[in-house]
Amino acid sequence: MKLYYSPGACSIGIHVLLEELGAPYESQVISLAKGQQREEPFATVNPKGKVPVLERSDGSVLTEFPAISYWLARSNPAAKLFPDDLGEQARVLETIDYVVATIHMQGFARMFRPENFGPNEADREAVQSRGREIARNGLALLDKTLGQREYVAGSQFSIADAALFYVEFWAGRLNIELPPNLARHYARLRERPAVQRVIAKENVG
Ligand SMILES: N[C@@H](CCC(=O)N[C@@H](CS)C(=O)NCC(=O)O)C(=O)O
Repeated sequence: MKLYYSPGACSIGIHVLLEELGAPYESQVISLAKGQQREEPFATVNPKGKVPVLERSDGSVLTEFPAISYWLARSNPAAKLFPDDLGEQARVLETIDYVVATIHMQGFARMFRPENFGPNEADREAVQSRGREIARNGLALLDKTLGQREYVAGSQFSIADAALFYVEFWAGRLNIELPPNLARHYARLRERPAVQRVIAKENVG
């Protein structure tokens, strides 16, 4: 397996899952800052021009955080990254979708790539501030859902925690204060050896 990632990008969540699995994998940095996501050879690997990408051992390529994380969890059942209980499974999928489709793609994406949300330079600040608001509101909502639970699916770390991790990580970088339950969740994740290895490897401490 080979992970294409950019340091500190959403691919960090998949990186964490690979470290949690403990199985061997290769990795390759794609620098978003240098625009390598749009250039060959990566443009052929993923014409969407995005990370994360997971190249599987049969050479096939999987994109999109929900699909990659689900595949990793289901193809490594012993690691218990996806709960057995149907209700918890649904909660995990619900959280991943909300993190990716709302908090990331509607919130943080407005802050990172305001030009994708309107052609006018003059609107950039308003776009970014709306993104901040969406991210904050989304995190506040997930804080309520998480409540006093250790992890999204209860006492077991799952792929949903890896998704939540990357937006919590971004919140820290952009000085968005995490609400109390998410702050506890994030601190708990930062204690996991797999997370610490990834932070060191991506050099984003
Ligand atoms: N929906 C995609 C989102 C992937 C995505 O937006 N990745 C960002 C990094 S966090 C990216 O590669 N952006 C490339 C760019 O901005 O040009 C997923 O779930 O994997």
